[in-house]
Amino acid sequence: MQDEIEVDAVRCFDAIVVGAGLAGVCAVYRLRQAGVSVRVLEAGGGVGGTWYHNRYPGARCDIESLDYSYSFSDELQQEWKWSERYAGQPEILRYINHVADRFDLRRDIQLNTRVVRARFDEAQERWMLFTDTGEVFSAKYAIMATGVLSVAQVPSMKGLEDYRGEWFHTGDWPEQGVDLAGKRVGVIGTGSSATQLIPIVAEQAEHLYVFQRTANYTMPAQNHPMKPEVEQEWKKHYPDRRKFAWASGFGHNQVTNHMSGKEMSAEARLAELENRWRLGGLYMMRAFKDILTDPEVNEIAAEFVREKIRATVQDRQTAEALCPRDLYIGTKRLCSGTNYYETFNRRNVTLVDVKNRAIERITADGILLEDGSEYEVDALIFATGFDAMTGAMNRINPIGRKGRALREAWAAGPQTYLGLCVAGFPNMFVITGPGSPSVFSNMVTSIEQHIEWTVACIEHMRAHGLSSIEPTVQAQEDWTRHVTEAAGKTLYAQSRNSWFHGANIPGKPVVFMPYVGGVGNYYQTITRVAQSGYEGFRFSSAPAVRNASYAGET
Ligand code: NA7
Repeated sequence: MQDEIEVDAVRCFDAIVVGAGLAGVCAVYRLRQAGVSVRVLEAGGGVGGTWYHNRYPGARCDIESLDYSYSFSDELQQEWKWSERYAGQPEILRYINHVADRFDLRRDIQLNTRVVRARFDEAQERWMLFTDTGEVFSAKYAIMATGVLSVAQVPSMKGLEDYRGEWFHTGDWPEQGVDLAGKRVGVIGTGSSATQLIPIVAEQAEHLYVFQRTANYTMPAQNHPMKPEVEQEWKKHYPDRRKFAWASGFGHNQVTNHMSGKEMSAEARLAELENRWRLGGLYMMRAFKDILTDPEVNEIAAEFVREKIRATVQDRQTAEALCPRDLYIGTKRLCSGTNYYETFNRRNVTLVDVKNRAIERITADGILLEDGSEYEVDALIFATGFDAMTGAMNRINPIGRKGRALREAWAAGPQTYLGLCVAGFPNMFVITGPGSPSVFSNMVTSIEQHIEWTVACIEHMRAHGLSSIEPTVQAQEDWTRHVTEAAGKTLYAQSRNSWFHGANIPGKPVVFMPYVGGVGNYYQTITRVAQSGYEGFRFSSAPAVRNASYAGET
């Protein structure tokens, strides 16, 4: 069945998917399987989304490769060979391209096409999508696979236009790369992107200045080439591994210690923390079941990391400046890097604290701080993050029922039902949207769960002759309250200065956006909702069905 409408120059599909990152590529595979006609519209010049744009040196996933991959095809997961424990950006991009080719997905993907506007046509019950190429698309379903960290945020800084050097944002890195050899380089930011990039740039640059406003906690990734025995074990048990991930707290196979930090002796706690340090990366956040709920337990882990920093960084003052303070570990996304703290022992690296002496302006030659000190740099790298979770959606600003814009609906913070759908915006599915586990999980797991749910919903609608679906306002309010309450039980509620809250974007409502109730629990919830006949949603019947029933009634 194909939903066609007769409008000149409008291209009609059952579904339009916006974005060809990991979510968009998964969507086209699944939708095609379900016999849904689909076109994916992608702004970039290639597939890959995050992994297409974040090409900065050192860019790497902080979830293990064997977990951070699609489960939808057993042949694919058996065939593909990851070269490292944590895959770097080039390898992940190759993987996504491989998937696009292997399943012949490219014929439904249109690149270099940015969706700039979208409007729900109430009479037709279809979405109209408008692109920067001047094309207009009409679709029954709008699947927004627009990414959660896809709108790079360059902070507005006085004088940037006067700067004579080159500047870049990590999230929009030039495809041809950047030659930083022998240059004086400034990096603004010390989040995940910066901590991956800094050790690599330090090896290339003549001198590197790191402008740090908030010290964050960086774990050693403990990356290494893939061990054949690990790969074999995973491949032997892949279905079980995936099942475990889908039912787990964070959508992956990392082992959690289910004991409270307080139940353990000081020796046992220390051994656990050492174990987590050796395991590397995000494993630290699973050290104790209450690491993100009990401030004292959190502080034990935080102080353990500070001690590691002090033991690594030779200059005392630099070490202390790198030690995070007044920040619960994990409440700003934990960083995972290689040789991050060691890099500050290099003679060509200087840490510049811009918390107490803020950046005053960019000058023609570099960066001027409030206290009058100036740092001359030939290249400036903004590792300053993203307008996370809502940025890409708000840019398109879909217009729903009664002409209401999404930005207006989300003016006080994003509201969704299940992190998937928005009241007043029928037939629009937000993949890994606010109110779902999203950035709090292995994104590939969350993407697959959302795509599976969305495609099953479309199949349900087709089978029952339904034309539109949208959540009730009540269900949306209840869910949004539940999302806030779940966060309220954790230390996130007390650490509001992060992109999880939107606090990095001036004027953005400070609201905790992801759902921290756990991937497994969440998946059970959305499955139960679907099985119950989509409790909390309202459907309308297809016109033909409506007409038939009206005819029957008269
Ligand atoms: P993040 O985690 O948002 O980090 C941005 C960094 O940039 C952070 O250290 C900020 O300091 C800093 N920043 C932002 N604006 C400024 C200004 N105006 N002056 C000085 N410093 C500034 O972005 P990433 O790209 O590293 O990581 C995003 C996610 O991608 C990551 O969490 C993973 O999930 C993958 P602040 O902390 O605001 O003081």
